[in-house]
Amino acid sequence: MKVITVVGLGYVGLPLACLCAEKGKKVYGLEIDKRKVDLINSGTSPIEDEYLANKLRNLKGKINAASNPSDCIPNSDVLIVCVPTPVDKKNVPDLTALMESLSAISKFIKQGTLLVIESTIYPGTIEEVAVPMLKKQKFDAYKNDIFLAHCPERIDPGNKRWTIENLPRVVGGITKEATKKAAEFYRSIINADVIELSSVKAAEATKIMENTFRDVNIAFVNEMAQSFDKAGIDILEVIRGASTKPFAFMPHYPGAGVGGHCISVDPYYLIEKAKQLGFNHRFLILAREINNSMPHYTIELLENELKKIKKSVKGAKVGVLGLAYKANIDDIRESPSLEIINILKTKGGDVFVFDPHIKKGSNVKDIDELLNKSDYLILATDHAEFKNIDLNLLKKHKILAVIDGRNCLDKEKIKSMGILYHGIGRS
Ligand code: SAJ
Repeated sequence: MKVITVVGLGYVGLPLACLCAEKGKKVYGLEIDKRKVDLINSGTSPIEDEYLANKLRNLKGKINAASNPSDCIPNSDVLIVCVPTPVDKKNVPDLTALMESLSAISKFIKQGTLLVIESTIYPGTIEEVAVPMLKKQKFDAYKNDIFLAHCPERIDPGNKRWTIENLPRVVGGITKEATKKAAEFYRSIINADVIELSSVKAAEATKIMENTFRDVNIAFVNEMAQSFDKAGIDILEVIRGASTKPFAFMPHYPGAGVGGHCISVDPYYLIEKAKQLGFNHRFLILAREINNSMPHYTIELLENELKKIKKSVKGAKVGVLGLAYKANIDDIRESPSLEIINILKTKGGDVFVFDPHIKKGSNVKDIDELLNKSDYLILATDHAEFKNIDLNLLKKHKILAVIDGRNCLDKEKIKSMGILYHGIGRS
């Protein structure tokens, strides 16, 4: 299994392509975005990620990025599909990218290829979508014409502790041989356990369970935060307290919302599929509603503080710190910041935005300009630059109120300067 094509060179595919190249495989990358193809072929990362940028620089010429399937699919022994599987405006799974890539692949794939889908999909997708598409090209995955399997991606952007190389993986194939081949491939590139599951559905369900588990736990603390706000209890202290229990408690943290292309999306893949099968995931749906309400809740907290000084959001100069959906990365997909900004503008606020990782999306050049132009702040993303801000700057720029959407600032210090402060479950 020497020649690999990674289909989709984004947050998931690009690290995988780098890893395969580092392990001595001949690597192609199939990517529809020509700009990305050119950047990658020149040894430059299209994603702001130091780890990736260094790897790509050292691997220049070892990853052949292409945008035409006929240039890479026919010569490949292994194809790994890492394309986005988002939801549409109604939170219905959108498999367009997956279907388009499988359709292109199936026209050029050669007999005996190992085809692994890493994109997050609902249980049943491979049997209902990938198998028939291969069948159209006369390949029967149940007879191992193509070894077809699922190995859910487990990338945590920005995480230096758990990387693509040391994260355990699960695999499940349409046949036992496909499972074995997929496991053999992953064992040849990662230094971690590769668990073989009994079916492709079990592998598809594993990823959904992992991320839905996280979503409901975040919803749990988001609801607790709202309750503790009424009771004047600092939720961070209580989470610290509960975390002293050495078993059966796993801390999650309230915030201004849940973004990203995993946690805020994956539950809908199961909710939708289960609906088709006649099961209503009341709990998962409620958790999504709670998490989706957090941007509004954050604005409510600001309005409560403004009321104390007889002000309202209308005409208020509000600085929003952070656009990215989580700390120290440049990804804004499903970011709560975007909704916070929309709500502020709808309520007539004058909004200034700064994100050191997304300068293009910012409307001020730096944090000083934002502080200078704002009377109130909402911290939406806990980038290191914001967590370590010199809080005296808030006093210097006469900031009147701070809503700490990630509970990452020193509330006592801010309050001691006579500035109104409220976090999420933290007053
Ligand atoms: N968030 C909270 N409270 C928390 C944790 C996260 O509000 O306690 C928010 C974040 O601010 C962000 C969103 O949820 O807006 C998602 O955060 P995340 O840390 O889960 O980051 P992701 O979306 O990059 O999730 C990835 C996932 N990895 C994969 O899907 C392979 C997820 O499974 C991991 O659990 C997660 O990283 C992680 O643990 O960092």
